[in-house]
Amino acid sequence: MIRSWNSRKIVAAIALLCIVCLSAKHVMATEEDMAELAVIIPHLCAACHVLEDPSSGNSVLNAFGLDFLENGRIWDTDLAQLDSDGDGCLNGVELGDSDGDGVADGNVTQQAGNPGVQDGCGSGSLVDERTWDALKAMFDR
Ligand SMILES: [Ca+2]
Ligand SMILES: [Ca+2]
Repeated sequence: MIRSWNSRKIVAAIALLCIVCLSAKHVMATEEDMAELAVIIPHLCAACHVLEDPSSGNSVLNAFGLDFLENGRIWDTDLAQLDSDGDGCLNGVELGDSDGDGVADGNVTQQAGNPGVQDGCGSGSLVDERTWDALKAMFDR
């Protein structure tokens, strides 16, 4: 009987530890995800989530968040070249890191637009943006 009681305590302790670890991983993953982006102001969580202040019970991803997830939670050139929200502005341009190298473009300190919301970026067509990316890449070498 005593042995059975101790076994139940051990099982309960392991279950509690798993819950704590999973919760901690969720928070750490979010911080790691945000660290992937060179510029996070002003949209912060809303760059990837529908809500500005998502919680574990309500953390629905927007179009960019879904693409970021599908890309393995990695910010790179491929993701920078997508227009996740379909507003005519590439993700990289909206986030202020047009080539997706993890470094903000020039003197950029704020996101030009939200990559998950159709808000545009006012910098012209996609062809112009890609040309700008090619020019910028020449000077980054
Ligand atoms: Ca866009
Ligand atoms: Ca947008």
